[in-house]
Amino acid sequence: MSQASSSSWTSFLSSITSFNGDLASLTAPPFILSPTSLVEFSQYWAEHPDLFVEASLLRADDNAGAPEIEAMALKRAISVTKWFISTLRSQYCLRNESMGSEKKPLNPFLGEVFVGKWDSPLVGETVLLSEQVSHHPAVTAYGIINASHNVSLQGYNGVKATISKASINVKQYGHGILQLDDLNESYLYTLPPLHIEGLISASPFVELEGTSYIQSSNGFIVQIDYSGRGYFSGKKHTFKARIYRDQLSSANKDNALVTISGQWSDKSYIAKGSATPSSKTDELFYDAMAVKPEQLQVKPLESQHPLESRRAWKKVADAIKKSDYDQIHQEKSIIENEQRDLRKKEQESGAKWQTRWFDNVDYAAEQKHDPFTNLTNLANLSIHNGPSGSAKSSKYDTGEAKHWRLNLDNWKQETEIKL
Ligand code: CLR
Repeated sequence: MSQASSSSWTSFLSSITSFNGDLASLTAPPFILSPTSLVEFSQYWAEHPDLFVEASLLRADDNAGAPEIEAMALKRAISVTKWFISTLRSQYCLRNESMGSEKKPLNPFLGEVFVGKWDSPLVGETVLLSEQVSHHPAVTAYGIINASHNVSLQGYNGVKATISKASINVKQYGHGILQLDDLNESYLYTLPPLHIEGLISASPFVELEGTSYIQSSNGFIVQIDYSGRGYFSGKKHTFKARIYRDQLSSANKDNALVTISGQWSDKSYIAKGSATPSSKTDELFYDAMAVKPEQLQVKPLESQHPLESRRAWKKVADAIKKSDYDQIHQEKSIIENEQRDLRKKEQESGAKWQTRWFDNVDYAAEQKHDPFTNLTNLANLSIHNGPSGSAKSSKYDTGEAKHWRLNLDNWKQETEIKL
């Protein structure tokens, strides 16, 4: 690092000690800025379209007996776990690979969208819709649809950060739901907490921690525990996933039907039962280095709508790539002022900004049962707006219960934004 960069990093580090929890308010030195908006991160949920639809293909024969039906259901839970693990490398390691360290992404503006598709010869078209549904706090919602297999995913996420010692600690808010319509089956997943390591040496990277869950509508629950360097394996990006028949039996590790462990950024192994699988004797579960992510297809900038992320941020992104601090600032201010004017006009006219493809549903008032209500019940998770994965009757199991839900009709009626 140059002397100038190193001194700006030092002042950045001292600025974060007086940090208020809003990551957008951090003024980071230009070399730590990424030219990519957070609204793009939704694409990482389906960069392996074959794994995304795999579980929907694991169906027992029509004349199968109970044991075979049960075995297939467990296979699907394992497959969904593999899909989930396969998303983590891009979600959390991509910037380190492509830019040398974790970076501060662009903070999406309200109404910013990002759309695209994967055309895989084997599994057909998978469509991505991502929309910034809230700016304060920042929330991104997404829908991912593969119509040829009747598989869809919807979810949303936001973060809250705190600073401790030499790291930034981040709690995620939100969840996702994978739906396999041919099987009438759905899976709820929660989002793990994380922290940023490597701040002192100006080479930040994400480490996952704590626990996340995958709950199936057929009862199976997967508990995934994360740790990093210096914890139980000594390696970074480590996880252990245990699959149980239901939430009740997950109280005792010995009840695990299957255990998977290893590095989510690298290799992991799988074994029956509750013993930790070994790389020497057990079957390889997933090798994140061996399977290249499939690139999402996005329209060229000229044919994008002004609300589409890459078009909207083009000038800021160019300035970041040139490390031109004044220009970054200038171009960002143009967008920020536009947004401020829009909010002012909305306030004057009393017309609130309308989200495009997602509705904010109040589940405390909602009578109708949908996958979210059913799955949180099965997993014993709170429906309230606590950190992702908060349990029922925990201290977070109170307050509002508003969650973003995909409105597919709105997408079908969409005329301005095209794939
Ligand atoms: C967004 C939702 C994705 C998973 C994900 C991956 C990396 C996270 C990001 C989320 C939120 C913003 C984040 C980022 C890593 C670093 C960045 C926490 C959760 C913060 C804003 C940058 C801090 C600045 C340092 C790099 C100095 O599905």
